[in-house]
Amino acid sequence: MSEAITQRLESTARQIRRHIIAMTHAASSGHPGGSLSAADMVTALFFKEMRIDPQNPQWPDRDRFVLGKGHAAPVLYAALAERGFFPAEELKGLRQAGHFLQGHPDMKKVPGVDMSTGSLGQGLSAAVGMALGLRLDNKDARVWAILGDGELQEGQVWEAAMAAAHYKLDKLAIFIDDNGLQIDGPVKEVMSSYPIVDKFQAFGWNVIEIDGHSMTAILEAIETAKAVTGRPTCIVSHTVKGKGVSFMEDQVGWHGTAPNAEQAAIALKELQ
Ligand SMILES: Cc1ncc(C[n+]2csc(CCOP(=O)(O)OP(=O)(O)O)c2C)c(N)n1
Repeated sequence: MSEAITQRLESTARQIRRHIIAMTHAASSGHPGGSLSAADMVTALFFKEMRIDPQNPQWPDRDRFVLGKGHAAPVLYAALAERGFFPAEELKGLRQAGHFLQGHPDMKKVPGVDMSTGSLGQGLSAAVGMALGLRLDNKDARVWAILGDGELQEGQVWEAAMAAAHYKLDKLAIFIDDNGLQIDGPVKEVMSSYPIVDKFQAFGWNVIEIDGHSMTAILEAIETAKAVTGRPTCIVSHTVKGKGVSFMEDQVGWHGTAPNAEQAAIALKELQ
């Protein structure tokens, strides 16, 4: 991948992170930690990889995206706004009563959202259904999803993982945002979902392990996933919750807490 493309994406990821801070601050609520950890993966997908059309969000041939960890809606909203699905000005409406950008993504209200999520564990099932449906319709569109490592505690994920391998869904690839933390503690302590690599391999998936904040590694993993036939791919991304904001990094307290004015100002400065 050319240096220029990687740098452009890194700069977009910073802009997405700034939006996450600004919008959760404006709402005085929301989930900055798990949004910041997913920003680089979301950027690579929405600004380099996925075939999507902001002018035609329902385009039948589009690639699909499912945010399994729907509480990280701010990262998805920021990407959709930057990509032109709706004006960035709307991000200020996050979580306001009646606004289309609620705390979890709503596919009926937000242009560009392919699946309503927030109840952890259901996203992969939806992604599997989409991949099967696209195959039936003879479309060559791909399905991408991002799941949390805490989300893997939901049993439904493993039923979907089994189905995806059984049906040889090679147009389906998922990222695991392996930031090690969940709502109120380390995933390892609450209920370990590890070893993630071994588990997906045992379920018949192609598995790749990367640094989820290296744009180069993310782009390479995407290319590898696309070249694999006969199996879905799981990209286990090692990430840092709160990535990019010094006082939020690896701090469980920033799972679902919004920055106040002073904290937001510091964060935005760090993200210049
Ligand atoms: C079925 C279900 N149970 C509980 C919750 C409450 N909840 C919201 S976020 C979260 C932790 C998620 O952890 P992880 O998937 O690792 O997300 P991340 O750390 O990346 O934000 C929980 C338990 C939920 N949204 N859905």
